[in-house]
Amino acid sequence: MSSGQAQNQEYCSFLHSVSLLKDLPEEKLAKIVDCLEVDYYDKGDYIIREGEEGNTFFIIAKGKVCVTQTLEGTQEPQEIKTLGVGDYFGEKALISEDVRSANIIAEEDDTQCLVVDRDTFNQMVGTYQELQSYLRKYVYQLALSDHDRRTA
Ligand code: WNU
Repeated sequence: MSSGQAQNQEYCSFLHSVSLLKDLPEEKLAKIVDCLEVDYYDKGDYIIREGEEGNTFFIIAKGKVCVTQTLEGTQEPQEIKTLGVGDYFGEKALISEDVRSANIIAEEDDTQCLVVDRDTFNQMVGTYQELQSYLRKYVYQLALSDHDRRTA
């Protein structure tokens, strides 16, 4: 087996451990892995910037990221939450056809994300009704909590 194949197999079993994807069949995960890119970040790097256009979905393979958001009347973005290995982000811009709604910043050096483009994301969720409705509900909840934060 080539080292590339071994690496792909490793990503495949990793994706299997991601709660969102655990019910997808092996061949589907293998297809996603074939379309993946891996991006590397150092502490403080912006992975996503609020307000920018976005066409990618991310799964954290190593390290931690921080989610921050600008509130009207404050200069400093507010820290909302921290995400770690197996967590994912960036689905909202894809699902709501909107700009990025928060900043995502690497919290550790050598943070690694698996990056899924829009086409692959659509193939991934499009054929799985449960996955799609789960994400849609989640994205709706995010919009509500954004609203609550802004009007607090
Ligand atoms: C939040 N408000 C907003 C998170 C990750 C995945 C799920 C929560 Cl299913 P995007 C910015 C990304 C956004 C979300 C992520 O930040 N995010 C949030 C919030 O309270 N976004 N607006 N919490 S972590 C998270 C649920 O993925 O997607 O493409 O870029 O807008």
